[in-house]
Amino acid sequence: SSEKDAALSAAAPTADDAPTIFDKIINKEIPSKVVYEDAKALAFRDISPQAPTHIIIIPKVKDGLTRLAKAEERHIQVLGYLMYIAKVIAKQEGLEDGYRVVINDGPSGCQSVYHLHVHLLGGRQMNWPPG
Ligand code: D5M
Repeated sequence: SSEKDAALSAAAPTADDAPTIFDKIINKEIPSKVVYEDAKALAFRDISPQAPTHIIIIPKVKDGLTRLAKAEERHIQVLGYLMYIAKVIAKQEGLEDGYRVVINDGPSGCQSVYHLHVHLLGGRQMNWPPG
């Protein structure tokens, strides 16, 4: 029925909310090297590290936050939380001399996974400007 169709399309994820590989990591369907986990966030080592320490920090619940450009007021708390967790992990990793925190947004920002994430990079001298 058209009622059923409407209910189904309401339940179906939009293109923006389509699952990514990070959902599989959250659900432990594929392995990852987890360095931090709590109820709200998960952090794991990047599969293609760009520095001796390269960690990806993600919210467990995406809530439409495919990319920073999609941020709404309701995301302010989780965005701040990810920054705080970046600092916690940096300390855990012994990055006492400093580190870099990066969010790539969209095609020009070189984003490849559309589940908002923070990169934590350290363990070497970072350069500016970045590539
Ligand atoms: O960064 C996406 C990052 O996610 C990129 O640096 C590789 C990393 N990545 C992709 N797949 C995996 C798995 N399976 N494990 C660990 N790390 C992964 P972006 O900012 O979107 O370019």
